[in-house]
Amino acid sequence: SAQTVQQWQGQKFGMFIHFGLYSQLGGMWKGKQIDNGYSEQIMANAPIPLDEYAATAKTFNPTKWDPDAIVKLAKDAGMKFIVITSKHHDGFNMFHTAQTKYNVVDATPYHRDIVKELAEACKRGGIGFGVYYSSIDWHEPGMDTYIPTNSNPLSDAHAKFNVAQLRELMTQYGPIREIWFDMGKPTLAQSDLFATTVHKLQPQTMVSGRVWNYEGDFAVMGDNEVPQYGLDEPWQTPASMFNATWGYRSWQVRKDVQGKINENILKLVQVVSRGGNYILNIGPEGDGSVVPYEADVLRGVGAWLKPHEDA
Ligand code: JFZ
Repeated sequence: SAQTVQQWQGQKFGMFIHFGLYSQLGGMWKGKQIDNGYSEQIMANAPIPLDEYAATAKTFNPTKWDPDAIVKLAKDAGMKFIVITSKHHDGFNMFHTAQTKYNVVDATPYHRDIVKELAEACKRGGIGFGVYYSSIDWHEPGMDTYIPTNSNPLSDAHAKFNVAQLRELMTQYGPIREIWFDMGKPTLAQSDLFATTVHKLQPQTMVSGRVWNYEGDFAVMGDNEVPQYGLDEPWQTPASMFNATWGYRSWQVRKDVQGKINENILKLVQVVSRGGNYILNIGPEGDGSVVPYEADVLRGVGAWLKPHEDA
């Protein structure tokens, strides 16, 4: 509805969080830096045999994960919502899904629902909450192939699995501002099914364009892409702090905080002045802690924004 779109567009700046089993690996595998792609996709890039990758769940115990502190950091940055990876291409679920035991509650010593804890913290903090959901799934049998870019068309079983998970996300985690699909190659009927499933349960949820087949409510620019002009339809630019990765990378070079602050202020102003949404990513470490450099960048953007906020 127009009201929904207006509300969504009113929250112009948000936080993206890429957090999962890959965060523990930090872009390293067997002592080697895996630098041929995003670190959240290390399973496909190293590559890591599925059973060895799945075994890393046994040591995933993010005791430093502090959702209230993350919400405060987002608010200090001037952000109005947070979107977290509920399931990335690796197929590991950061929420307590009943569709598979391959999830943070059943398969790790942490035993708590990361997505739920953050949703509740966002509610307490009065900011919006959304989820990233990948149908590309390198764990479930018969789902997408191993290679991130060659995702197969979805089988009916795959689509059914997705719908069951979408129903869980849309009914057990409170109000969802947006669902950030990252689909393989759904058919038009499947894209329509996913979008309809979401809207039937929460009509106000904005569905991202990466549900494909023009079934989305907002367009998603390429990573870090700032269009040269405004668009007629609602749109969003996803931005990582480092072009090379969204997930935590232990050996990532992090320098020139002020330069990174300035770069993001400029992109934020360009996007917002053209009517878009800007969602800036953090990649927490495997223990759940926020990388100090990334926190400093967000606080620097917030310090600039605050005086301008009512502008
Ligand atoms: C996807 C993921 O593959 C990636 O790991 C990360 O989560 C990112 C935010 O989203 O990467 C994409 C997907 C689509 C485009 C670019 C990067 N695109 O359409 O330009």
